[in-house]
Amino acid sequence: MTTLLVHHELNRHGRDFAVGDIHGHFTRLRTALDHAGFDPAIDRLFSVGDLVDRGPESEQALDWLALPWFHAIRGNHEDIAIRYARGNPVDQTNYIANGGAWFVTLPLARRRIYAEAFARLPLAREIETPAGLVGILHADSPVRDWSRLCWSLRLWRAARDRAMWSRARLQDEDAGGVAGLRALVVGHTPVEDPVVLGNVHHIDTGGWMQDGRFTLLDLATLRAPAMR
Ligand SMILES: [Mn+2]
Repeated sequence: MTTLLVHHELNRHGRDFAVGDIHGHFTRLRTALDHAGFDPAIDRLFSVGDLVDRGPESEQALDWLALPWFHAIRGNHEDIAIRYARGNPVDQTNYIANGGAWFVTLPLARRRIYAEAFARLPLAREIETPAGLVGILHADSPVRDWSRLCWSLRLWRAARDRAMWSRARLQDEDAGGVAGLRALVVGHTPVEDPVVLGNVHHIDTGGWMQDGRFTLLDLATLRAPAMR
């Protein structure tokens, strides 16, 4: 069974960044990393998932997933791709409308290779920083206490769905936060500027959108260099 939560030790030599949904815009991401002075020899980049669909470079996802400094989790778009490749029911019209045409038209064997890579992605990561533990999920935390996350994800489909699909915390402006973490970082719902509710940082500033930008959140400072 796939590991649902991966732990990362403190980065003693470089910086750690988190980035929101990428959606097939790896060239733009590369530009943002260059602007931030990202050093692949010592720095690490944590992706909240949704590497694919919508943008023109979804097929590069496999190359990025192979990079030793790039650590992604599974977003709802990877979740759909896995389901589709396994022959589970997916509303194909809706999938294409949400940017999945590249995947639907891939040869079957290629589709399986992508789905296998996506299925190996954990649903959550946690990273040690000098100021405490930072968690990463795609959409939202299904638990109020991080120590319960693993069990919850393992036992409940609803918890996995909430982790990958929910917009409830932002919609409800729920500032309750998640105990057991210094900060939780999520993407999934586009925001004009990063939104912090309690200790939950919403960082999908639409780097994949026409008027958006990639936010690279420094996990040690919980700040992002301004890049407009
Ligand atoms: Mn998403």
